[in-house]
Amino acid sequence: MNMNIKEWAAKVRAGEVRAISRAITAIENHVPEAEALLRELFPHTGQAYLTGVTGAPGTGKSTLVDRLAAHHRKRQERVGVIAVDPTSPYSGGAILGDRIRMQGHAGDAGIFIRSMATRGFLGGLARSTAEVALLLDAAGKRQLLIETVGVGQDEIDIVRLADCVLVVLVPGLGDDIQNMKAGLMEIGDVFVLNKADREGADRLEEQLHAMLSLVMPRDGWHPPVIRTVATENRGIEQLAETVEKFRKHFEASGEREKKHVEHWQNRLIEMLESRLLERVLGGKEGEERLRELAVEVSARRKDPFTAVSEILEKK
Ligand SMILES: Nc1nc2c(ncn2[C@@H]2O[C@H](COP(=O)(O)OP(=O)(O)O)[C@@H](O)[C@H]2O)c(=O)[nH]1
Ligand SMILES: [Mg+2]
Repeated sequence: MNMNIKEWAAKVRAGEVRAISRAITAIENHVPEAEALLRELFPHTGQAYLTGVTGAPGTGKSTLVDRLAAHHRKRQERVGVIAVDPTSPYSGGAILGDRIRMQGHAGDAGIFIRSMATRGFLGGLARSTAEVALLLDAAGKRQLLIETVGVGQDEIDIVRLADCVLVVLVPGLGDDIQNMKAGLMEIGDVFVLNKADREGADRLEEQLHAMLSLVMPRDGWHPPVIRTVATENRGIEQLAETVEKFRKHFEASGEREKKHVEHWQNRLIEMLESRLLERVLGGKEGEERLRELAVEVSARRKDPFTAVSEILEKK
């Protein structure tokens, strides 16, 4: 099928599932058409609200996303879910599970779910995720939920894309707060104390508040702690309201514009890095060349500075 870019973009904007799926595949494979398509779509983006959900495996992120998505659907809002956690098939979640099936059969464009797990050679996961978010934004999804496992830098880069970052914690993981990466603490706009039905919820909440009191509030926002029991749909309403409050806070305070400029400054740097890397190392040859040089450097036959110069000079 040889669709031109304009036609393809129109189909994406109309929410056609097949056109969107094809576009995501193109983005993941970094094919040139993806960029052309996103250029065409970009003027139609900027309407979606991105909520990033991160936390250790098993804390209930998928269940929470599932419930939040249902909450938005009840309000007739179109939802996009991007699961960057490869262990999140959304098969157990009854609601989204049904939606996926509905999507296949009835072409329900109200919700779109996609897992992304490809970790490319050039670490393009954050870039791909950001581009898929733009795509779903152009496709009219007003609420975008991005789930990641909050461990590595890659994941932190991804959630930083979000307008609002939810950090999910659960009681009973021992001294997990102490083990929590400082970076994660800093990026959280709202802390979700999930599995609040379990023992130790009060203590965890106390610990969290104590720790949060040491974090400088950003632009007058003190990250709140919201208790939820995702499996029983408890606290979901309040969580959604808190996200909405956060959104309004930034819109009202005029910080939104500043945040967006900062966001795009980071994005432009990331895109530059990614494009430059692709230019000098792109393709199979580049990958092999890098590997060869790494062997040389590791064996002390060549210094890394010379190796980098050689790559840049394409020797
Ligand atoms: N007791 C309890 N279990 C929960 C709660 N939320 C999720 N779970 C369960 O925790 C497990 C992991 O949930 P999942 O959403 O897959 O976690 P994820 O790895 O963070 O995405 C599943 O068995 C859920 O049913 C909760 O609030 N209370
Ligand atoms: Mg999950």
